[in-house]
Amino acid sequence: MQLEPLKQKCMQHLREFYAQWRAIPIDKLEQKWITISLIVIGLFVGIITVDALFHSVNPPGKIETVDSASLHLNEEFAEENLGVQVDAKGDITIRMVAGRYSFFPKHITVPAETRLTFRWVSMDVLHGVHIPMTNMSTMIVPGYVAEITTTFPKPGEYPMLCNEYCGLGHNHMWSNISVLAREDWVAPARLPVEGAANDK
Ligand SMILES: [Cu+2]
Repeated sequence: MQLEPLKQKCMQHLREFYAQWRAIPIDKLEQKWITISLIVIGLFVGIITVDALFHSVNPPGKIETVDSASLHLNEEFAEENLGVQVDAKGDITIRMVAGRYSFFPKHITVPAETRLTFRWVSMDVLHGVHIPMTNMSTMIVPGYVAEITTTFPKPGEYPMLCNEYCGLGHNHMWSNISVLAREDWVAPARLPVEGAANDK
């Protein structure tokens, strides 16, 4: 394929586009703001592209559905299966349900410096979850499982807040995470539940 003619054609199109753009009667101030807007959009697209290509920061690629109206009948998210669980391979999964106006369970204890998989579902409306001082934040859309894998680098008390307005009690919607040193943490004595995260 001849690249030179293609390059010339592209340059000619660009020149024509620029000439047409210049010929449009637009106020100088407006032109300035259009240019600034285009630069900002270009900057954001550039940041997203660099993050996606070099830092592997991508939107969730997995779509997993769940029936929000019958979570109590769902084997994975039934009340007795919520909280921290360790599977046969030693992987830790935390299952939580978000509902107006709390996360269930209200308090969990996890080890630091350990890979944790959080799985949230909503029992009613759209919620969000944000853990300040970490990069963990996601939406919990009714009908879908929101999954995040993360690690807490050091022990401490972390609040888990709802960051999507879900109703009048939204600002009271939070839970606590106690992160203990790895050697101090004791796995809860419960049988592991078969869920999507354990099937990997
Ligand atoms: Cu909320």
